[in-house]
This record gives sequence, C-alpha cells and structure tokens, in this order.
Amino acid sequence: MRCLAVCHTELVGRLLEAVLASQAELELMVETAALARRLHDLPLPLRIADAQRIDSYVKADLTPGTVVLVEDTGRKGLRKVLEAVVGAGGTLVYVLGARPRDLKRADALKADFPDVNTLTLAELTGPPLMDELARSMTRQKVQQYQHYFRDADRVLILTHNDPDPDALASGLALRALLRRTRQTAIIGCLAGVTRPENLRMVKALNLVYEVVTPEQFHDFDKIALVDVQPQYFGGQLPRADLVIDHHPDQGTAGSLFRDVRPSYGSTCTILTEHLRAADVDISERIATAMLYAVKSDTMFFNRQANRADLEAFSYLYPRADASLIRRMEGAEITAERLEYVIRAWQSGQVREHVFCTFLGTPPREDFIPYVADFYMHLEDVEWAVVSGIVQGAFVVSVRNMGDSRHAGDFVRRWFSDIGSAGGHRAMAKAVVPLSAFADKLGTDDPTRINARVHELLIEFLHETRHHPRSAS
Ligand SMILES: [Mn+2]
Repeated sequence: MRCLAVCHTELVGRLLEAVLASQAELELMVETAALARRLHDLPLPLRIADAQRIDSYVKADLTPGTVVLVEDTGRKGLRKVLEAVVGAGGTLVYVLGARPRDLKRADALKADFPDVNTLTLAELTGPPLMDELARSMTRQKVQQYQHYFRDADRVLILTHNDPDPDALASGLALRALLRRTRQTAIIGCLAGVTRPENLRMVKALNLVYEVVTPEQFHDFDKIALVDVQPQYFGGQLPRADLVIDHHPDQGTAGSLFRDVRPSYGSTCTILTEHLRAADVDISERIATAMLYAVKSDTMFFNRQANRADLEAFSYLYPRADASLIRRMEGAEITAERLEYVIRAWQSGQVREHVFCTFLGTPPREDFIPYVADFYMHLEDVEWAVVSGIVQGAFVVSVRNMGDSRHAGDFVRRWFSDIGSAGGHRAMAKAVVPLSAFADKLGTDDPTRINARVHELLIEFLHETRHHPRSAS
C-alpha cells in the first residue's frame, strides 16, 4: 500500500510515520522548509510542495490506488487541498483532524467531496486509550483485593445454589487471582449442582466444590461472592469481603470490595478482565471452564452479550480445550427433561404469543428454566412463562425475545413483595412460598395456577401496549 500524507504539524507527521511506516510505503508532503527540517530525521521520503496545486500530486506520482491522508488543522485551505488531490486523480482520500469533529464543517465537506472520509485523532486514539485506562483501574481494584485477602488463613469463594458453569468457573478464576489452592480457598455453595450439563462440566474438569451450611460461614476469615450478591443469602452471611457479579445491582450493602456489572453477559467476562489487568496466567483447565461459562451464560451470544463478552471469548478461546467443551455440552435433552417438555405442552397454552404452562411438582427446580428455554424455540412464541411447585415454593421462569417488555419488571411487579424476584430484560425468575402466592393471587389450586399466571402476564403486556417498543 502506498500512502501520501499531507502534514502541517510535526506531531501528525511523526504519528503517521510511527503507525504507518512499517505497514505501508509512506511519503510525507509538507509545505514549509521549517517543518521539513523538524521532520528530517524520519527515515522516509519527504517532499516540500504546495499542497493546493494539482501538479504537486502529479509530481508525487499519485495514482488512484494511493491512499492520501490530509491533515486538517482547521484552517481555510483544506478545500483547495482536496480539490487538488481529487483533480490529480486521488480517490482514496482521508482527512485527519486534530480537533474534535465540527459537524457542520464535516457535513459541508461531505457535500462537496462525497468520497472523502474524515477521521479525528480523538476517534482514532479514544477507544484504545479508554481501554487502557479502564484496565489500569481494574488492575488497581484487583491489587487492592489481592492484598486484602493475602493473609487470610481460610477463604470461602461462595456462589449461588445449584452453581452453573459461570459460578464454578468464576470460583476457579478468582482462586487463581488470589493465588490460592484448593486447600486455602474453598469454592462453596449452600446446595450442590443438579443440572445434567453442569454435572458433566464438574466431571469433565474434575471440579471440586463443597456444600457448606450457613453456620460454617463463620469458620472462614474472608468470604468472596461470585455470580451472586450478599442479598441472595438473606441475613445469613456474616461478611462479604468481595463481590463479583453480573446480575442486576442490588446495592453495596455489606460488601467491602465489589465489581458488579449488570451489562456483562457473565461473571467470567468480568474475571477475564481482572486476570488480564493483573497479568495472571491461567491453566487450560480454567480457560476451558471460563470459556464454557461465557458461552452458556450468553447462550452463545444469543442474549445479554456485549463487546466485553466477545473480547473475553477471543482471549479465552485459544487458551481453552474446545473439544472438551463440545463434550460438556453433550446431549442436552435427557429423557426426564423430555417428559417435562411433553407435560408442559399438554397443560400449556399459547395466547397472544405467550406460552404459559404449569409443570406441577417437578423433583428439581431446573426443569422449569429448561422448559422455558425450550419453548422459546417454538414458532410464534415471544414469551415463555413456566411455573411449578418445588419444595413448597411457587417457582416461575420467564423468557422473552428481549425486544419487548422487561421480564425482570414482570416478576418484580407481582412477586417481589412476597418472595424473591428479579432478572434481566429477556430472562427472569421468582420464587415465593405457595401460601403467600395463594394469599395474594387467590388460588393455590394446581388446576388454576396456570390460568392466573397467564392473566398476570397478558395484563402486564396490555397495560403498556401504547408505549413504543424499546430498542435495547
Ligand atoms: Mn452468571
């Protein structure tokens, strides 16, 4: 690639040399001998010429394939320069502005020179600079909690019940960040893994976690929470020294160090940034667990994923064992799940693009979100609302396409005053004692629960039909 850069300042001349000289055949054109002297040490051809004259470009052997970069200092001569470049046959023309973009000026330029592209130094340097600054801030945060945890004898890395890949992999990642081992930092939860693919992950990666009781919380010097926030544990947690999570922010109460980013698709995305900022190397096993976590929490980027998730994915991918991930994903449909999918169809109904069903009393909670995810694949279904009764509690999972009303708002509206309720725009969950459900909604009759829940959702959708659909 051949590049001709018309420069008016030393800074831009040196910058372009540093960035482009190794990639392109670069030549600088300057208008004054004074500037040429200041740039004379650069190892590239330097031409002194009048940038507003066509023959300056003809002499420089400008061809339609030459990239021409024109520095815009905000002075008047820019148009004449561009006319000369275009007149000499230049087609790949870029205006490089040192000042922030002046939209009126840019529009006027675009009207006269439709093929000329404009760039500003702020646009070019901004994103990498902001990434770098964000990384320093993350590094500082990581160093602070690393220091705080350094002298602890026993550390508990606590996750939510029935930990999923994100929770388990986050536990491994944080343990690496704290430079601890299985003996000095336990990954724990109040209730163990039950979902089949999560069990496969535990087995394939030989993960070790411990089921602890709330009384045992007191045996640890420091407690870190991953993929969950202190409020989840009611009043049972004596302390939360560190909280790293991507669920909706429940407030700072009770946590000393925290990094809660609800816009991230997984907690492992946050921890990938921590590992990179702190220059901590991870094993293939941990990278595999984390990659699987990012994939499964974002449903392979089908929900709640952003640029950070994609970056985490590309960082982890070459470090992970992809074939092991394929094995963990395995056969997703098990015979017992199929049974609940069939039952859901028999007792459910699609009305106004909402599939709503009640599963009765499944032996495990995970059948409920599984069936909800399953029916989102059904044609014409835009919402799936699946409920059941598990150990005396009414449990409901809500899914939608992510482009209409907020699923989290729905469950909070009806259930946050009588149980736990929350979630994202496209997926949410509530768990309430069955007696409280009956008191508030007038029934705990299994044959009526589904119709009642269906009414609640349709009512929720109708009340704001007149609002424009949100774009996010
Ligand atoms: Mn998660």
